[in-house]
Amino acid sequence: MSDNNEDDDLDLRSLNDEELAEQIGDDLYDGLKDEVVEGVEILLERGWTPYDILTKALVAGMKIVGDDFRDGILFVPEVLLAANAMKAGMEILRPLLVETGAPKAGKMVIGTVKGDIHDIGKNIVAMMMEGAGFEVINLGINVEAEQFLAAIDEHKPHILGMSALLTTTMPYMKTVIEELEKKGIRDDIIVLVGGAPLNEDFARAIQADAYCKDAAVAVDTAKELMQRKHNIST
Ligand code: B1M
Repeated sequence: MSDNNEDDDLDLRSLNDEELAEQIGDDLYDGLKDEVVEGVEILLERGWTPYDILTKALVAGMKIVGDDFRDGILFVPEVLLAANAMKAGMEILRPLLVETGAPKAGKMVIGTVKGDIHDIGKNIVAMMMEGAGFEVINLGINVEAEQFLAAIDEHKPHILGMSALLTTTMPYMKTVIEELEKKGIRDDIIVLVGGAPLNEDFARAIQADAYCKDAAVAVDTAKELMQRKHNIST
């Protein structure tokens, strides 16, 4: 996006908050990891909340990357660089988002389903859930049904969260839910699903408990269902 030389020696501190948030989005687009990190640190110094930095600078920047990827303006290598810059920014925010005095609200196992390696959104959900007081076991990407089942067996979570970003991988969520049914444990666990190509109809069709359009909705839905199903409120 910003390919002129002026930006090379741009003093991020000379920008006002709004300009800086936008510049972080531009730097993320250009895969400039160090600049993204610096911008995030400056906004923190200026008193921005980690959540606002995440949503108004990083996620907003990633949205433009997504649109241009879709439209054939950006390609996989550039998107990978942008994703790395996004992750570097998220790493600074992670400890701040998860540090909370809240009592344990419940336990969640989460992963991106088999065949899918997109993990930015899933990691944001994991961070926000931790920040809301949930214990989160993050299984990573490309997670097979057997791995989900083994983790459920080991950790006995209240919630299973699954993420998919591809239309070709979202049906695998149904496979996982069928495996839970076969084991006779489907009704013991709350199943939340999310990812850009999903919607409520899909979640209903695969008999998940809820579709979560973003991380904030995931937290609210998890709390609501924990209250309804387990009578645990935080
Ligand atoms: Co990919 N990719 N990608 N990609 N990629 C998409 C998803 C795509 C929509 C781009 C496009 O064409 N417009 C498209 C999918 C098309 C489709 O299926 N209909 C696509 C494609 C085609 C591909 C490849 C096939 C490209 C190729 O190789 N030719 C390939 C597939 C690899 C694979 O998985 N097997 C591929 C690869 C990649 C990269 C590796 C380069 C990189 C991923 C890096 C990484 O994640 N570590 C990448 C990226 C970055 C994207 C886009 C640009 C951005 C995704 C993202 O991080 N968004 C994406 C475009 C888009 O989504 N518009 C695209 C930001 C993130 C904050 O949002 O993930 O939606 P999101 O998460 C949100 C909510 O969805 C929700 O909360 C999150 C936070 O608010 N949520 C949950 C997500 N998971 C949840 C789980 C929950 C609850 C809520 O559980 C309870």
